[in-house]
Amino acid sequence: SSNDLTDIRNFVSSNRTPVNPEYFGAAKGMNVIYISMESLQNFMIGKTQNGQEVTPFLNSLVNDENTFYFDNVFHQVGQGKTSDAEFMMANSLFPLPSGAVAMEKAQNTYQAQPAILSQNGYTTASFHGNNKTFWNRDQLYKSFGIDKFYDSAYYNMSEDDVWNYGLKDKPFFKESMPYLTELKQPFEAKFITLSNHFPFDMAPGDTDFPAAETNDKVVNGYFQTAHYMDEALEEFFGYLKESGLYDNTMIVMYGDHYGISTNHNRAMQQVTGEEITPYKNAQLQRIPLYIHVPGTKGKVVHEYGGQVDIRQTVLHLLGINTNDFISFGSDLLSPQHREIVPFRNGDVVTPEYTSVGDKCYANPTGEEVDLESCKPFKEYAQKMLDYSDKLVYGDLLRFYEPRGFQPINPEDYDYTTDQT
Ligand code: GP9
Ligand code: MN
Repeated sequence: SSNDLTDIRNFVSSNRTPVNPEYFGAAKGMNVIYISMESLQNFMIGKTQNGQEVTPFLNSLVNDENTFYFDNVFHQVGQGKTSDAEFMMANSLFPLPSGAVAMEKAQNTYQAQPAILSQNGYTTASFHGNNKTFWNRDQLYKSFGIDKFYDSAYYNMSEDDVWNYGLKDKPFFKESMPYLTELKQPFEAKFITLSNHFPFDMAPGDTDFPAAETNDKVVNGYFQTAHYMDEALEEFFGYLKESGLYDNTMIVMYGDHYGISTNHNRAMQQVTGEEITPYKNAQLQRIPLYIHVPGTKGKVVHEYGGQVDIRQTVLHLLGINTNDFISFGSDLLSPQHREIVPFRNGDVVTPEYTSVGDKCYANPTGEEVDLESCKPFKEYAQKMLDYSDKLVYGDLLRFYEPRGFQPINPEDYDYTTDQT
């Protein structure tokens, strides 16, 4: 109801964090590329196997002079996995407690980032080497106001180039370049990688990187598929440099969700050298986040945050004021960034404490402590999730008109293939 909307608006505006004047507008007018790094968890950054780095390219970006690398950012997805992460990038709302929001609520009214950017002069596009109907994206993207959707119909899906969930990452980036360079600038383009997907196996001959040496095939293969994705990312950066796009494009790369579930705790104990307790498992939900901004001095950022925070961070770097939009996230570069990270299942991580189920742990020892220590932020996190759920289930943005924002009409978008 509109009463609910008023409560939500009050909650969101009383929790607003100020922008950081040092970075606001640092990427003004630039293109934006998002890369969804399939299943990549942060523990893989810096990891080695037989003395070789698993992700040498991503490791090199940690200290790149124009890159912000965030080492305490967590995924917040539910059952919608990749699509839940996309939903957070676009809306700074939480996905749903059960089911995929892309399946359940694609027809809602949204005031999504592609629509916002499009009304700031941007062309918006998404690239994905699988069918456009996967995760109901062809519906969802219309509600987000995404102009162009390059799905498998635009790629050479030859047997050699396809494995597991779709087009392999290397041909995916390579074949995307002609489409990308044709987009009218400035653009926002999203790339959804697929090769590092469960069960993490590879076509024979696609890798000579050593597998991990546990008794668990899934964990062992993860090292190889992650290495392949890392190589593909490096190639993509090469293409961007060759095309000249690199110098006026902000690149946002994020792990979409965990790759290794708790079914593999025993092998993960071998990989991390520690028993995977519920506390440790929560810590393992970190995903890598990189934001590369040409001409801006980057740094390693240790703020605790989640995927819901990324939209605020990116829009502020682009110099776009977000006060009129309903966002649950808080700019990771804000001097007052809020370090409370709700997981979609209600667990919560802060710099000091970790709440898992009905237990409270102190960081970094994982020692169990009195519930009172977790209570204040656990309640706050629950409130955030509840308000977000109320908004999404009730489709409440249809009653809200951000100043200067033109409502999106999904019927204005058409992803039927005009190529081939
Ligand atoms: C397929 C890709 C994988 O389109 O998004 O989906 P996931 O299983 O990771 O959600
Ligand atoms: Mn995924």
